[in-house]
Amino acid sequence: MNKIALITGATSGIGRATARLLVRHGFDIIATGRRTDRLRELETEITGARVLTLAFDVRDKASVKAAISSLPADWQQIDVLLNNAGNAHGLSPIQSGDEQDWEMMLDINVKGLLYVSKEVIPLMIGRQQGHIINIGSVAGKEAYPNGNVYNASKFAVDALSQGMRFDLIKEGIKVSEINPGLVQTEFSEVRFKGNKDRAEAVYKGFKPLVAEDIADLILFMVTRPPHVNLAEVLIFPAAQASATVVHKA
Ligand code: NDP
Ligand code: 8X3
Repeated sequence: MNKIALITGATSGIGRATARLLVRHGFDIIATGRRTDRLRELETEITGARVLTLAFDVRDKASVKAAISSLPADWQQIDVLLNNAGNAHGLSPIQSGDEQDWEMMLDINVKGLLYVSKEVIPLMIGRQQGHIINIGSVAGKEAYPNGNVYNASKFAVDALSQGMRFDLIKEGIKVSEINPGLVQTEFSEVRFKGNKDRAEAVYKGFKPLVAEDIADLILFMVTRPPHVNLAEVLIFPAAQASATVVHKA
């Protein structure tokens, strides 16, 4: 029987690339996100493995609960949970930050990750096995100008990853964290509220990571032997040295 991976934010970027890669390596996928058209596209596109899609907003605790508890019995043996759904909203000094942006980042990146984990962890504990991978960021390791609340949300993901590792060790559950630098996805379009020129400028003058680079790392992590856990990985494009230092041509 194939292993099962539940991926949040599978409608775009890192989550979608990971769904596409894992199905080629013997995983069935539970793909989640809000955009139902994108979820349907994935269902149509994926062949040779089972795919089940669940549309919900990770901020909505009741929807998260309802979605996970709706899983048929043969989908409940979740081997891998990829907590990936998240975004930055805005890039402003703290003194002119938008409260709605702040709420979105904290509600999605932090509380959403908690709500999904809360529903999936009991299924893993029942089998005394599982692997949770949280997508943090270099932004969760170093603050940078105007990053403030996004930084705070990703510092929280870092703390939660460490905390989960402590608490779940006795339940046979591995917890890993991936902290990427600049990956060209829809991330900057979301951060800049659909301004494509501003989004593209972020990745000009150097070769950024692409979603498939992070998917490769995730595949490597989830295919290690049972006694090996890659607890934390910071992954940069070759041109990046820190959150703020990028060598541009
Ligand atoms: P994308 O914008 O391409 O993808 C974000 C995904 O998150 C989408 O599938 C989106 O689905 C989902 N999502 C966003 N909000 C919600 C919500 N409220 N409920 C459910 N799903 C939601 O960006 P990336 O692939 O780059 O981002 C994935 C993760 O990687 C994020 O946690 C991000 O912070 C992190 N990251 C990204 C980096 C980068 O440079 N790109 C670097 C470091 C970390 P939908 O809209 O359909 O709901
Ligand atoms: C995404 C990378 O540098 O925009 O987390 O924060 S960055």
